[in-house]
Amino acid sequence: MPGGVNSPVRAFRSVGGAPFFTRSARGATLTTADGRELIDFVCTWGPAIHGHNHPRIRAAIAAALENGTSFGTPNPYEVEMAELIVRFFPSIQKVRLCNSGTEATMAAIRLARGFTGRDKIIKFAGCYHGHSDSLLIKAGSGALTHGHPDSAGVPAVFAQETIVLPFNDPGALDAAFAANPGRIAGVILEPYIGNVGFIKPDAGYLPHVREATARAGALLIFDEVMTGFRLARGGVQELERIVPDLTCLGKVIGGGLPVGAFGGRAEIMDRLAPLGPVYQAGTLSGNPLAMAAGITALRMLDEAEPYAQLDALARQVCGAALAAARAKGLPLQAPQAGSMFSLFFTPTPVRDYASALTSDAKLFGRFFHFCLAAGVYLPPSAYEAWFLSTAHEGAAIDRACEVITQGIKSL
Ligand code: KE4
Repeated sequence: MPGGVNSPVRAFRSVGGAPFFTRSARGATLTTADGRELIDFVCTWGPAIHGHNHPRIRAAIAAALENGTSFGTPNPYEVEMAELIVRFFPSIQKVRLCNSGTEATMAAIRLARGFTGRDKIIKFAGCYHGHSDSLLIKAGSGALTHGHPDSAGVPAVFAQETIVLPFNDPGALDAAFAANPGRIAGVILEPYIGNVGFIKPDAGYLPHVREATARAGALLIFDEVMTGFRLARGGVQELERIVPDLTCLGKVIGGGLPVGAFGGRAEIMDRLAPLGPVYQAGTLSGNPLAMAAGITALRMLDEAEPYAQLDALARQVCGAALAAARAKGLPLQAPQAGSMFSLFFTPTPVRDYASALTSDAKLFGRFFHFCLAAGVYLPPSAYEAWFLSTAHEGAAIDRACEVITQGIKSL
């Protein structure tokens, strides 16, 4: 396996050292192949909002397994998943299920192009929307972690159709629309960014993006693969009361199994095959085991909203880190919303890709390894959001705060 991994960010390239191998996971902890227990702040990059290997999700998968693993036909599980998504995301009248966030965003921009008859897409520096050609341009996450935010193998003609703008810069967006009248099919963004580390929009920015896209006849695509059901059941669009034209989902909706989804107004979604001319497909889309896991994860969020609890846990971690940094006179930013947050070792408030890059990635690497050695696993990159789960409550969060405090003091 190239680099020993099946996804680059797992390789520890930016923090150094060699990654551990996980044998099992339960609640807030991973157990490594050599028997170490680690308190996990990656949560398999977001899905494990209820903690790893939750007994109810495990039981739902086992029950579905009795009926088989894949049918390749419509099935009741996918209907229930679609109904749950439509219920919690009023902007989604119709939804198409797929197998990853990459598929969801790739299809959403194809749909925006098919619906508007236009070719150009606007994205924002540092936002990561998966690895499809049109979106792997000035991308975040692993693409940024490895210091090449573009990718080899993306034809120049594809890149020309993607305009990359700075986030939190209304003027840059207006200028891009003015310079490309009638040519922009859609604007895709992480409404709260998780792939440059965690970055929130300035007040008024999201409403500006909404108005500018509506005025220009371009579709507004919220990539809520990370934030959907994690920051609120209805994602950032519920928190910020913005109605996008299309929404992409993933991670939490799969309950730990491979699921992606994209949806929006019926007039847009009905352009999708088999009804319309925009093609999109998937052998395992709506897979019954993945649906059973995701349905259970969403039902648990419906029975008891954990968001206040998750926000309090994240504030506890950020508070401990900021207090330790202040005591040491070490510049630190700790932006947070709900169970998403990150630590930037910089005096500069981080509000976009450029300011995120002022963060001391080398210092983060030393901090990462101090915490790992003490049994706390952080995202292996200075440019990723941290995640936590309801299972972090109690001993895990207290222990983690202790280690993080000591880790900052050790720098
Ligand atoms: P996947 O294709 O990895 O399921 O989803 C792509 C994607 C799309 N949109 C957003 C906002 C995302 O955060 C992601 C994937 N997130 C990364 C973590 N930063 C996945 C981790 C990895 O690449 O291994």
